[in-house]
Amino acid sequence: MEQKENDTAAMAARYQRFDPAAYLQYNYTPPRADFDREDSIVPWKLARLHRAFAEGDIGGELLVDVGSGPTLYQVLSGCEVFDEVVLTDFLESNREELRRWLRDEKGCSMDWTPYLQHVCKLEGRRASAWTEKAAKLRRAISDILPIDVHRPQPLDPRRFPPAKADCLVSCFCLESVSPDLTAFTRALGHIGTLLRPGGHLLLIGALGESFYMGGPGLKIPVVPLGEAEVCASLKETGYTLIRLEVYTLPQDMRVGVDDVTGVFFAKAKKD
Ligand code: U87
Repeated sequence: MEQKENDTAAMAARYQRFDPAAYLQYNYTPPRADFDREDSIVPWKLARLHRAFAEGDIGGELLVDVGSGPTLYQVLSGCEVFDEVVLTDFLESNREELRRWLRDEKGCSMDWTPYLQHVCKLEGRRASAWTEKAAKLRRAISDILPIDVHRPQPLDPRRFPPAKADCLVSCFCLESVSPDLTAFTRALGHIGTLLRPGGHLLLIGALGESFYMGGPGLKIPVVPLGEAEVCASLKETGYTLIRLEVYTLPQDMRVGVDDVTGVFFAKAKKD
C-alpha cells in the first residue's frame, strides 16, 4: 500500500474513536464559545461568516458544508442566502448528531439556541427570532451525506453530481484529517470539484496546530499550517483569494484540547 493511502487509512482508523459529545464540550462551550467576549473563538468565527454572506457577492441555490462534524454554527448565516444546505461528515456518529437536531429530537448533545440568538443579533434581528432561524435552517437542510475529502470525488457522484454547489463552507476539516501539506492541498483540490466555477469557498482552519483531542485520550494529529501555505494551496487549486483574516488565540483560549495558535478565515472564489 502506498505511503499516502497508509497515512489516510491510519487517520480514518483513529477517527473511529472520535467522541462527538466530548468534542462539543471541548470546543463549543465557554471560554471558546463565550458570546459576551469579542475575543472568544466562536463569536470571531460567526462574525466572519456573517459578514462574508452579508456582503452580497455570494449567491445561488445550494450551499455545501464540508466536514460538518456534529456542529451547525457554520451554516447559520448561509441559510439566509441559500434555499438548500447540504451537511456532510465522514462519521455516522456525527451525521446522527446532526439528524437528531434536524428532527428536533431529544438526545442532541448540544443546545444551539445561544448560537442562533447570537447570529440573529448579528443580522440586526431580535434574539427571539432564533426560532424562525431554526425553522428556516431545518427547511433548508436537504441532506446529510457521507464525505471523504481524500477521494477525488469526496461525495458519491450518484447522490451529488460534480460542480453542483454554488458555495462551499468548510471549517477545521482539511488540516485535521490530512497527514501532511501535500494531502491537505490535494484534499482542497478534491472538494473544489463539488463547486461550480465562479462559486465561493469560505474556509476556516487552524494555524500552527499539531494535534487536537477528539475525545478523552484520543489525540488526533493535525498538519501545522501557516498563512503563506494556506494562500499557496488555495492558489494552486484554482481559487482567487478575496480576503484572509487571522485570529490569534488569547492565552485563556488555550485550554489543552489542542495546541492551535491561530485561526484563519479565507473567502475565495473558484476560477
Ligand atoms: C467544526 N466542521 O467543528 N473527510 O468546525 C472528510 C473527515 C474525514 C475525511 C474526518 C474537527 C476538527 C476541529 C466542524 C468539525 C471539524 N472537525 C471529519 C477542531 C480541531 C482546532 C479546532 C477544532 C474545533 C471528522 C474548533 C476549534 C478549533 C470531523 C471533522 C473535523 N482543530 N471529513 N477523510 N476524516 N473527518 O469526522 O467531524 O472532519 Cl475553535 Cl481551534
